[in-house]
Order: sequence, then structure tokens, then C-alpha cells
Amino acid sequence: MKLVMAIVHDDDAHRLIRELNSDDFSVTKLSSTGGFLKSGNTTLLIGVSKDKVDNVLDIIKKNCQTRKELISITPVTGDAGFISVPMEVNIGGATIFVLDVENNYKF
Ligand code: 2BA
Repeated sequence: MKLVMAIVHDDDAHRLIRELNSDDFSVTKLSSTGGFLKSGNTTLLIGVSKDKVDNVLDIIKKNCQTRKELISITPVTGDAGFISVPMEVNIGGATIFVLDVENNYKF
């Protein structure tokens, strides 16, 4: 068995969960926060048999878009005092980790 851990944009999460559930995949949704942007994102835990991993990855790929966001990085000193410098950040459609599951119990 494998555990697919997918970090996705909040705006994609609802549709993605619906698509996964409609294909009979169980999903646990965790509210998470990106360490860099410090804004909310969604982490999904999906336990699946090894042969279904590609199926899950396809569904995630189809339902998650890449985005660009403008952020202000650490202020620097300018003539008018501290100014913030805008920086464009590419946020991936989904960041995915696939882990081996040693055991899976349900009590
Ligand atoms: P954040 O940490 O808020 O990062 C958001 C986006 O900011 C990242 O998009 C990346 O494009 C950029 N970024 C992150 N760290 C950076 C840095 N030190 N310098 C410049 N730009 C930086 P993604 O790579 O698509 O990541 C989206 C979210 O997925 C991340 O949100 C984080 O919550 C998670 N994530 C990404 N890679 C991870 C990893 N290796 N381990 C754990 N979580 C990860």
C-alpha cells in the first residue's frame, strides 16, 4: 500500500476531493500552511494500493493548476525609508509525496 500526500491550492481542493471520491478513493483533508508564503494550502492524504497510484496522480494533475503570485519580500532601505520589493512566485499545481505504508489498520 502507498500513501499519496498532496499539497494543493485551497481553490483546487474541493473539486479535487470530489473527483477522487467519485472514483472511490478515500481522502483526508488537512488545512496546512506553506512555510514560504505563510498562506493557507490544503494537504490531502490518500491511501491506495500500489497499482492505483498512477490513477490518483492523473486525477490530481487534471484538477490542479499552476499559479503565479506576487509577494513582497523583506523590505530594503530606499530614499523614502523602507520599501518592499515585489517578487513573482510560481506555485506548482500540486506538490506530491508518495510514501510506502508498512501497515494499515482500521479498528
Ligand atoms: P510555500 O512554502 O508557501 O511555497 C510557495 C511557493 O513559493 C513554492 O511553490 C515555490 O514556488 C516558492 N518558494 C518556496 N520556497 C522558496 C524559497 N526558499 N525561495 C523562493 N521561492 C520559494 P511550490 O514549490 O509549488 O510549493 C507549494 C507548497 O507546497 C509550499 O508552499 C509548501 O507548503 C509545499 N511544499 C513544496 N515543496 C515542499 C517540500 N519539499 N516539502 C514540504 N512541503 C513542500
